[in-house]
Amino acid sequence: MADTGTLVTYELHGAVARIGLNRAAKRNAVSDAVIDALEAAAIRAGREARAGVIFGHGPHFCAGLDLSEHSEKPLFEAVLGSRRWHEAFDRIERGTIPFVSAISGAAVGGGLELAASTHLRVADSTAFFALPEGSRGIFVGGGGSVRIARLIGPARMADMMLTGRVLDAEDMERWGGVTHVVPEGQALDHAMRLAERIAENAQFTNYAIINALPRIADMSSEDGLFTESMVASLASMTEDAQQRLRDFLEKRAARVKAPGDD
Ligand code: 1HE
Repeated sequence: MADTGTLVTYELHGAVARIGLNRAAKRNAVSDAVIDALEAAAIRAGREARAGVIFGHGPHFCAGLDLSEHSEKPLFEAVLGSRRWHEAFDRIERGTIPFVSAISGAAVGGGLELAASTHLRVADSTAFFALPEGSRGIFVGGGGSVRIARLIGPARMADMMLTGRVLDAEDMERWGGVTHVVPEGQALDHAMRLAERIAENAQFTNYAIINALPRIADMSSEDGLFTESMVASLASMTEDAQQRLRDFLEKRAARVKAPGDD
């Protein structure tokens, strides 16, 4: 099932929804219409799939905000525009299923903010990352000051914004902004394999991972530990968990293997 010829493509591959930014001629720059289409695709994926992948058609993941639209906006519309990005990216970050981003080429400005709203980031060796807002006279507006700062730290984010430095995939991995680096051309396939694996997890556990972990990170230790106990107890009471635990005890489930073991 594929919708093509649109700003955002959507395909369901088994339990995985594959969502593609589809404005390669504009390096997948994000206009207001792209935000609407991306949000709709994320909501649809939450209903139909167990995991999602977000990628960019063509050689670049995403060149960020569509600067041609932004330059025309009056102040209050710009505020509301930024709030729309927040709503749409929240659907991804705190929706019902985990998302993996597959990054090739540019993940710049709002493109990096989009990647930061997904739960796993896979970059191939062509990927590069920058926050050129300083040189454009604007500021991050798609949730980056929260999400990117949490991923790589506010000091490194400030460095990127102040100096305009461009990071390659390996440097970004060292900084914690991506967790999987693969050879050129393999980001999408690798992201799909990870999403297929994630889709096999218990649905409730995946939901708790994406919704409880970031909230617990915002809490005091005391509140976080209390919330953890509640979530853990709820998870273990699901029929899914009980079946999976029986499967393990009755030797029907895969064991954890050491790296390199087959
Ligand atoms: C665009 C955009 C865009 C490309 N808005 N039109 N983002 C940026 O500051 C990044 C700006 N883009 C670039 O630096 C480069 O385009 C790339 C490094 C991403 C790719 O370079 P390249 O040589 O492959 O492509 P290009 O020739 O620069 O661009 C191809 C076309 O895409 C060209 O249009 P054309 O009509 O001349 O063919 C570009 O104008 C167009 N294009 N990027 C509009 N971003 C919620 S707040 C978020 C704040 C931000 O995201 S700030 C960062 C904005």
